[in-house]
Amino acid sequence: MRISASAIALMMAAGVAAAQPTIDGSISGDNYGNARSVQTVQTGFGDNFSELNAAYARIEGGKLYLTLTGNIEDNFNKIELFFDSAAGGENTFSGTPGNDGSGNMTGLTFDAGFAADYHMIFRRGFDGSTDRFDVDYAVLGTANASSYGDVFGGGKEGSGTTGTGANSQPIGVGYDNSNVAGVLGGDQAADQNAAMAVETGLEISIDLADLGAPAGAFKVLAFINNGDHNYASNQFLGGLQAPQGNLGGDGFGGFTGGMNFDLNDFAGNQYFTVPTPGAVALLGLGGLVGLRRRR
Ligand SMILES: [Ca+2]
Ligand SMILES: [Ca+2]
Ligand SMILES: [Ca+2]
Repeated sequence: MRISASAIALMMAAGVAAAQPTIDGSISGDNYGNARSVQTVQTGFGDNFSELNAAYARIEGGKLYLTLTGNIEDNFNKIELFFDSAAGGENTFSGTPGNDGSGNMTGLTFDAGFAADYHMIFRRGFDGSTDRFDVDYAVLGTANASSYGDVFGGGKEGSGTTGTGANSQPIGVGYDNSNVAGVLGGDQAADQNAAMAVETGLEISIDLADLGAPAGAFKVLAFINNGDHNYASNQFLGGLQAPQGNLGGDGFGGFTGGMNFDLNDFAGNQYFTVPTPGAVALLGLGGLVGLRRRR
């Protein structure tokens, strides 16, 4: 059988026409494809309370769609999200702008080859009068940061959008806390099949312009931290090597009031890569060319 030019055109058109993900805290129906990173260690921050099972990403219509499956406890623990998506950046966290108390991480050193440009923070809980889910966005090394409180309008779960500020376009945010599977509690190797089976957690959409308009592949680091940005869990994507307990503030599970460990001291890359749509398209075309050659 020969694949006709029109059939290829149809397949390409179908690819282009793929609907954008729905920002609802679930990868279901969103065509994210394979995980970009899968958890390697059980969680030291509470099974089904704070765990990162896997990361999924798509770029569509000038936006990054990113989902971290798992849970974030409703006690204002943080999901820290760092992007190395522009020239320059910080291999050691400067603590500027220091929004939401993030200056406590001053001195945190990322793996070689990762220089963070943008930082986002996600947290949720009951503040004494309302349930809320908050989002921060910051351009590292500048005074530009914005904090968006209660983006779900009185809920710890749901979907909504931020306003604009340091970010030029609203950021879409969805959170679904229904995961009760995935990795277990502990410090041993994670069950990666269980981690990959989880479909719910934090889902965002962010305009590529607010990530420095990366023209090529870029890098992302996600991890779970405590409420004061000074006691890291063992839930990192890219993952840590098991067995591994919580890193705390000093990398050994100790509390120091700050956080200044060096991720080069931990095996593997504590980041994952998001390819550009161009790279994905080329991969697809390569597959088609291969198919034609074989026939
Ligand atoms: Ca979704
Ligand atoms: Ca779990
Ligand atoms: Ca490392």
